[in-house]
Amino acid sequence: MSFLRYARWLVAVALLAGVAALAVFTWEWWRPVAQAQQALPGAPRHGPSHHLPPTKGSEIYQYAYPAVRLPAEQVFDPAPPASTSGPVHEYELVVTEDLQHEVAPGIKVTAWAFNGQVPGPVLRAREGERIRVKLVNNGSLPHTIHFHGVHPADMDGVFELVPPGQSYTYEFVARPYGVFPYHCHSMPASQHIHNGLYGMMIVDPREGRVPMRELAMVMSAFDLDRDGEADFYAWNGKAFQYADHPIQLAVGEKVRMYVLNIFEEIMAPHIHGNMFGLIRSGTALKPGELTDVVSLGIAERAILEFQYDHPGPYMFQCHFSEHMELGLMGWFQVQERAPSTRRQPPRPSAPLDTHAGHPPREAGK
Ligand SMILES: [Cu+2]
Repeated sequence: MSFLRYARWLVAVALLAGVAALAVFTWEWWRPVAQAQQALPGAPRHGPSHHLPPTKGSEIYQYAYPAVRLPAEQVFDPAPPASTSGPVHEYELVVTEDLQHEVAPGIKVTAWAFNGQVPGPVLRAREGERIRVKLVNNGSLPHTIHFHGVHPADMDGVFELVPPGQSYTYEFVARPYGVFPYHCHSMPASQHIHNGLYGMMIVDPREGRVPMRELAMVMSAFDLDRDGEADFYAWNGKAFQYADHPIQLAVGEKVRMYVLNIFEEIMAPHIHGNMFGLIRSGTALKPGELTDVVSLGIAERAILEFQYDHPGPYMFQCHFSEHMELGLMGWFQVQERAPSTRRQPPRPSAPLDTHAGHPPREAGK
């Protein structure tokens, strides 16, 4: 081989290697940029959309009644226990890890639960009275209860892990008055909380609040395929349950709605056709603001006070569209009061209807 021919081969190989190196460099340079662009909100995603669950949930539920409805007896009663006064308010919360929780009709998730329900029961006391909660751990992992509010360190549910098969009693003076979350604080907390170990605690002012129809509403979400993205969002643990079975209200009926967000995303509770008086954290006697939507970060809560002036169906929802579309919506069905009673002022001594899901009794009956 002549020197000239040898040099030509050398140049050709060098050129090829250069082109290949440039191609590899370009690919490595642009790949992270393209990935970052795709991660931007609103950018098209490849593969199954993370906005839609791999279940029938989001496609069958729209604003009309769906073909498959949650049976009425499975609807979570939104009425909290009545406000009572007493020296000690005793509760027993039993933890299990095998609740087949029907998050939407026919769609079950294995939940961890206090007393076999998600969310757990509403705990209630008046400011200055004692709350005593016995945690019974019937699960296979250590659990705790962490209460928000003022209390001693050993009642905070962080250090005292309760082993399987054992129990622990928390006792403290309920203060200050307001709305609070309670939840398991075992690690990993993301698993223990979002598998279902959470609930609401209401501490009433010493003198109580003005009697109203009361609703306790916990906002949360469920990740069925454990991919880190929520598949269903819910008022009180079941997607769309109050769309299937609207909450019955009456025109002029005063409503106090306790709302808690226990999920790791901002929630924006919103009621339609109305405004509400807002008491942030429930730590005031009277609303400090009139609005129709409020943003609640994780573990934030509020009292919403309102009454409807017009009959009809009104949506109550999380204003984040994805949350609403995946279950965080429902209806208030507001009934006109009976004509014979419309002009009568309510009797001051008449007992107020506190049962959710039923139309209130007519005045004078
Ligand atoms: Cu736990």
